[in-house]
Amino acid sequence: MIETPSAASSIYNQLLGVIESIEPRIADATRAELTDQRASLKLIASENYASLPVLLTMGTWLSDKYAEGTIGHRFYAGCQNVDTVESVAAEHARELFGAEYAYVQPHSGIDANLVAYWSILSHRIESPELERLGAKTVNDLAEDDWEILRATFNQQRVMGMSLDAGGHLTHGFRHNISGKMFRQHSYGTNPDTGLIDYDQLLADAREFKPLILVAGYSAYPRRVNFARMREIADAVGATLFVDMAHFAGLVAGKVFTGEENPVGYADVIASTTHKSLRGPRGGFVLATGEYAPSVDRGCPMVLGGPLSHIMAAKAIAFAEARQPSFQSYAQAVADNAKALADGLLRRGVKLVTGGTDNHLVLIDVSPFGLTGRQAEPALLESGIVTNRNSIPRDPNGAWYTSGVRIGTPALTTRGFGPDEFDRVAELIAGVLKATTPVTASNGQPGKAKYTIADGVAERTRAAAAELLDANPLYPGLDIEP
Ligand code: DSN
Repeated sequence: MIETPSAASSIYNQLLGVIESIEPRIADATRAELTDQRASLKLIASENYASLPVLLTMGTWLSDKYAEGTIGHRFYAGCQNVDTVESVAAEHARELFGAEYAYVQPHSGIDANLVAYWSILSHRIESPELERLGAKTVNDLAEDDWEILRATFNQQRVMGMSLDAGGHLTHGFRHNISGKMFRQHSYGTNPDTGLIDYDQLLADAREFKPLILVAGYSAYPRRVNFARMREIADAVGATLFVDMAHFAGLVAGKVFTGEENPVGYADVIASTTHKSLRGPRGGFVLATGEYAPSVDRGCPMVLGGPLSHIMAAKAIAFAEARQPSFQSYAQAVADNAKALADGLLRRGVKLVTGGTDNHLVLIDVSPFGLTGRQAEPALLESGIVTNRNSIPRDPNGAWYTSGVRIGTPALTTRGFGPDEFDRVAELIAGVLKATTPVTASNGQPGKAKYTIADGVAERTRAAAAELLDANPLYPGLDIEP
């Protein structure tokens, strides 16, 4: 459980009083969000609860400074304090992950991925092209040569995990910029095991010949072997880019070690700070020394001015993650996910890949005759917050879906252990079994409407409240109405 500094109640009540005097609706929404987060079983795999020191660090005047550029090399005067903040955050990130280089400016995970892609394009394509054309920078290029360079960028190929197999939008999905700026080919999972098939991936990569091989996921409930990914990248001359946004906390907490730790195998790694890593909302990039200079061009290449107050909070979160208690937390996240998966399986719930060995579980709700679009709100009505998600080869597509994704990082922060997660599994299974689709006007089972058997949602909410009361969020933080 994360500690509450003793002054927190007074600080937050004074702050809310000031906000109230300017715009009461914002004060009300802020109070209500705490009430809601305290009152529900938060199982969204990508969410967590940051510590109060992390939250407080975001609210300072560091926000008011512009500082485009890099440490010691800014486009604005007077950036000495931002330089300190960024240096300290980057130092903690390097130490925490054992990385050669850390860039802590990205504002989000998607920004971090864009910095990664453009730094790879810059290193692999732009630099050799400029050399070939006898130019130092793109400013030296004649318009025709610049056109050639632009066209060369557009012909590059990326290979990442498909969205339905658990990959992220930014791994080449056609409605994301990554699917438009690159020629892309997705890899999926083995239809029998649900696992990444590395031999098949190698064969596909040999055929497609990507410049960039993306490893990482948002909804794959298993670990990745990054040594295998490195071999595949090397076999086809690709740069290995790992998106560890979801599992950065398990890397930081030394649950993923050896071949399951991307550091040392990947050329470039991007991540968020707010998921399993439990920091402020934001992103960062790790890189080998070879890629560091091009990653450092993230601002102004891709990013606007760095958010200095958020970089400060990242430093606090990285420092927190370097404490031994974070390793216990990360191990508990994985142990709890296993308890949750076992509890669901024991109660007859079908899971993609038959279980988990990371922080998330993907339920296939189709055996209940439900879509994710029905299961998600039925669970929400019952006090259980999840998100619907595609499953591999999902017949219901990305909107209705056939899955519900659940993760353990947030409730583990609240202090839940395996027993509590077994009870959570019982509650989820109970709601899914009590939910039935409402027949659509065409006589077919509907994809959106549902009913829950009488009393189940109320009883589940009461049972959830018992678990939540025993594991309070920010204990000691008393917010006045
Ligand atoms: N929104 C994040 C997630 O839920 O996985 C990724 O963008």
